[in-house]
Amino acid sequence: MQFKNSILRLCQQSKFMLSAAKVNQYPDDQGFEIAFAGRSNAGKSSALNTLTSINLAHTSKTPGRTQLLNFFKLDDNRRLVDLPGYGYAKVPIQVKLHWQHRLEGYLNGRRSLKGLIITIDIRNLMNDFDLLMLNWAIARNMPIHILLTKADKLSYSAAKDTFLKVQSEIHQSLSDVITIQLFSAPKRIGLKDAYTILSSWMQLADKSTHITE
Ligand SMILES: Nc1nc2c(ncn2[C@@H]2O[C@H](COP(=O)(O)OP(=O)(O)O)[C@@H](O)[C@H]2O)c(=O)[nH]1
Ligand SMILES: [Mg+2]
Repeated sequence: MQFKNSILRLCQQSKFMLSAAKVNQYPDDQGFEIAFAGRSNAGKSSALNTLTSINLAHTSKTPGRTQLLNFFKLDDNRRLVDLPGYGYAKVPIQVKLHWQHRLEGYLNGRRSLKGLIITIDIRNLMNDFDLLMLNWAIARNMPIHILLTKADKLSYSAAKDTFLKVQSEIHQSLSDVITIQLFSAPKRIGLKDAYTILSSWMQLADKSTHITE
């Protein structure tokens, strides 16, 4: 692996910054921010853990923090954000609306937001919340990259078939600029593709970085 000023090095040095409930608690809105969104249980924390040195067991899994926005610092100008998981079936509608309101507040106002990584369980594709999020991002020309998570739960050929099918459906019915890939946290599948996206959205000049999976 090559380190010099690469996305890989920044991710490996990443640090928890703060948890925020309100706009006035967010870090300064400058530089580059990439947000991770997804339905609860889709594998968002596991993906963030796998791509970074962040130990979400000590951050977003701390009681109360799952409903907050958790900011992680890569360097002085670059951050990752763990957004509240959406669409968790068991929470009361009031709480759901509250989450949605908070998410919208962040998404609509954040100038440094450069793109959204959306985690979708490969065995549990697209629900209304995923579509809402995708349509919101498309309407604002916000770059979207989808991680089809838990790819290890299917055979290689079944995962590949699902990936091709979802990719073609998304390109046909939503937008042909959305990128999509297979991902597995325990098997470390798809890390290189994910780093390439993060690096490009954060304008890091490390195209030559060799990342082994
Ligand atoms: N087999 C497998 N399990 C995963 C993967 N990603 C997450 N999980 C499991 O799925 C559950 C939910 O994952 P988590 O990352 O907490 O989801 P979140 O609610 O979206 O943050 C946990 O039990 C994880 O261990 C994956 O890539 N493969
Ligand atoms: Mg989580």
